Amino acid sequence: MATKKKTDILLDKEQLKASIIRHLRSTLGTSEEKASQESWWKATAAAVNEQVYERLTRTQQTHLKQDTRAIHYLSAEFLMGRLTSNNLHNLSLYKVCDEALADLGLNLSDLCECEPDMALGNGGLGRLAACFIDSLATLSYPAIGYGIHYEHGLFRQEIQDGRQIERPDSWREYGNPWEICRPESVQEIPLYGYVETVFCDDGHMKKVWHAGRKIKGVPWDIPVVGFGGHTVNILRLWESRASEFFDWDVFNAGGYLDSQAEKAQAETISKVLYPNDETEAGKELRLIQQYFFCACSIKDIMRRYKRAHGNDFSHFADQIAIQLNDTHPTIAIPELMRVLVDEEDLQWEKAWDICYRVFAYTNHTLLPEALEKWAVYLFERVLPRHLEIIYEINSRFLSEKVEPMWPGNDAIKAKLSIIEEGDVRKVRMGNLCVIGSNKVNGVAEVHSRLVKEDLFPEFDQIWPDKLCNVTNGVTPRRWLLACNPELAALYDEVVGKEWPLKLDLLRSVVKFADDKAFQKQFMTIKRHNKEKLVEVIKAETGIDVSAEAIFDIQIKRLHEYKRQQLNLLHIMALYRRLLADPDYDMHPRVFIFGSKAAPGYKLAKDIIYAINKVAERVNNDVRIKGKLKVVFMPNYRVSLAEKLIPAADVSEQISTAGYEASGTGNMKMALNGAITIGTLDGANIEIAEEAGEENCAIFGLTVDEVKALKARGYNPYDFYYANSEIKAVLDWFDTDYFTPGRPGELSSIKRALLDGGDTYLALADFAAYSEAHRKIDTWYCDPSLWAKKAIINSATMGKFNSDRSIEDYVARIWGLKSCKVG
Ligand code: 26V
Repeated sequence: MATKKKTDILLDKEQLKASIIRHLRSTLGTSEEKASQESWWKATAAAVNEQVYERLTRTQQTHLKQDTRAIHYLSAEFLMGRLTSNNLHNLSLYKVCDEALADLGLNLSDLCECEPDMALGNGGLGRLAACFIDSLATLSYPAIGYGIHYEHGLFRQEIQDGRQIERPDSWREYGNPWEICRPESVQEIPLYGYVETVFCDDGHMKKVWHAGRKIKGVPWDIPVVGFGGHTVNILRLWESRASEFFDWDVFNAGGYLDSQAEKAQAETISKVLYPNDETEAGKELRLIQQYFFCACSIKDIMRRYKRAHGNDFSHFADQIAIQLNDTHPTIAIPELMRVLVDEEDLQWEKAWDICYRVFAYTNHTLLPEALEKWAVYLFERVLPRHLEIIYEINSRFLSEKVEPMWPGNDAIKAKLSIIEEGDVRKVRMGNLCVIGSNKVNGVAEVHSRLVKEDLFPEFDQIWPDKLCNVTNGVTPRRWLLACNPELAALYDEVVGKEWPLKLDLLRSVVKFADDKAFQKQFMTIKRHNKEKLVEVIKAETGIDVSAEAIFDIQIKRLHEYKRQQLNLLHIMALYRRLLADPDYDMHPRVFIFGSKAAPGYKLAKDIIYAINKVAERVNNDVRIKGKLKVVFMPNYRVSLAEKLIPAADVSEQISTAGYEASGTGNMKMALNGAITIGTLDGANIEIAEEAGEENCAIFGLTVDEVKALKARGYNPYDFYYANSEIKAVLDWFDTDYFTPGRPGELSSIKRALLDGGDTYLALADFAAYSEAHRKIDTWYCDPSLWAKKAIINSATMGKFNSDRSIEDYVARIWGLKSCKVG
């Protein structure tokens, strides 16, 4: 018999049972008789952690010994979701754990439901970061994720009388078994104060920042288990604390309350994750949050580097790569400059050369309101030294790069400057990112083209090789293996068990797309997943739906550009058609939404209200014989996505072309056999390329057509008057049909689409969207045709494995070597 490698899975069922019971008693302090489900879950996690920690230590020892280049992924958001089932799968312990718990009279998936989501992100950007660290560990790259240990993640959404109510999310109220506090790596961070210019004995000038306050950064490590369990990297999240917990002098002087206020202030920094909001509120705190986690991370990176190389910075840029996930961590650029120049006494040019080689930046949106700018006066107060450094970076950039290329052209200078002039002068974080990074990437082909052509065209002229593309991806471990066990088992059987690492292998399934027996297996699995979702819908909303119907799902943050309102208009149009003709020919359809609106985004909240009010009316209207149902699932989050995605027949990806940078839910749903109804936007374009356009319901204006229509002057009234269905549906919003006795409650939606100018061209795309839905209906009525298309979609999504995205980052940006842990 072959001897087992050290990293082979070590635990059999009996050992795992013994370990769980031991932890139940000695870690949780309870007994088999008394233990709650939560305690069993934590005991299970503790048993798993024995495996995790051993591999974590081994990984860290290997990385230390090999001293290879590492990637440091800086992100204000990591939307991790739950970790139990993921860690079990990645350690190949899922099955044995399931059996061990069954022996103990417990059910693993029930225990997994005890775990609160780690909702430390808003949406796509944060979830992408989570998929990327999974892939980095899976591919054995030395990598560390750095972020913020928010006490409260994204708000929990309740729906009361159809309206969104925000409630605090307390994900670690009762403890989180997956995190480890590391007091030995605490950092101290300066804030506020003033800058002094000091003339040294040797005649040179030095800047000294005298901080007005110091904040403590306490790191919490979350082990990131790669698939196969060989590499365990870490996600390091910083929690803010008061630097002096208890100041006796202040206390004795009667200032106890003052000292407590200072403590509260310091702890506020990592208290809450900000929702994507346009409001001005909390601006200062947000800037401090960003600086706090970047400064802690840079200090941590420095500490590790110095441990191996002392004060010799000549290898720094060879050893360290830092990826900026959007502009949120941009302040890391001037912070590294400050550390190198002010604290390590490097020449500006040397320090800049290092910075430039270390940093790279990913852009995730073209929306102008989402591009960060900070008032100069705010910077001056909070980070006075950084503002000086930014001025210096800017002045060198303008004189060395812009002036030679566009001599005397002040308009170009004003446009490219890091500082925006105006009533309130502002620091443009996007410009700083591009100037301070050696690579800048968009997240899908079309998005990267627009980043080059529309967002940063002059920067592309200055540095023709800087702007590039890395198309997003999703981890097939969470988004197929763990969330869709039946389909995963089918793929194991048909293509072998390697597919979670090599998702391209699924392509060989295309040859079975016409095979009736395979179609039946595939659609039976879909049916099971839908039946499970039927139960979840009933439990969460009380609504009865039938698994016979087409499950049509739109899950994503609520934003006008994502066009949930277009989906709603079409639902209302279908309802009208059914009322006009009870025999209207359509397969029964359930439209399912999952979406949070930013608390300050009034219209987005109105759209949620409208969806719920339309749902109430439609779902209770016996005249339409259950042909149409509308479900709004409250509190959309990662763990809910894991239940919705495997049950989707139709994936709604209907953003106005040019606005959705990539999308990643589109990839997840197609991978699980949903057919996309979508515009040619973001990664939809690449999905349609892979699956074949005939297997997607593509509709609507293209990026260039959107631009042309806007340039011509778009008038939504043209469509309102020309299309009687549009007119009837919009006029419905002004009545009390959906809000009995309260007419006009839904009028804001009509107003935004007409008088508001319909910024995102919903009316212009309505007819095409409606046609695409007819096509979906026709396809679905031919079960074999539908099955074929669904199978091809799932089988051709290999490109959208986040492992492929990471290999692209490695090849195009990071230049890392993988480091196998023995
Ligand atoms: C931020 C803001 C802030 C101000 C108000 C409006 C607004 C709207 C959106 C955002 C988020 C921008 C960053 C982001 O999450 N982008 C998403 O990144 C995903 C991963 O690359 C990508 O798939 C999504 O298409 C993109 O929207």
